[in-house]
Amino acid sequence: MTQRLSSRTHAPVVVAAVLVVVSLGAVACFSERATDSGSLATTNCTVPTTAAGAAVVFIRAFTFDSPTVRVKAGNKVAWVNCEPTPIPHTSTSDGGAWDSGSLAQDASFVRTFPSAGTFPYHCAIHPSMKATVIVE
Ligand SMILES: [Cu+2]
Repeated sequence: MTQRLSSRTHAPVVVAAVLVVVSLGAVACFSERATDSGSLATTNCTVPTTAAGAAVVFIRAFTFDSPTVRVKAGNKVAWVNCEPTPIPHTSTSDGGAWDSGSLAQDASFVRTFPSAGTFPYHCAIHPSMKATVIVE
């Protein structure tokens, strides 16, 4: 029995395939709650960071949800168009104090309410959509 040592040298090819799967999935960091008690937990639209600290009114199914939102003077209200289909809406003050302009699907509008009062508003595109901001 003769052992022959092979002198062949194989340069080891080490393929280090490191797959780092970075989940870019939207890890929503919206832990702040809207100050209004509506059925807000079931929404699936994106609340923008500009709405941090604001009372959020979701617009969906041709409705402002909630129809009445209460904030303290100096605080913000944010409107977010949560329609599941591309339907534009506005948040337009009945008295002309503000007008969001047309908000496309998923678009939002934030306004600070500096002083107390009752502020009815509507959607300029769908005038039957009405709601109220109460600033205390
Ligand atoms: Cu509308």
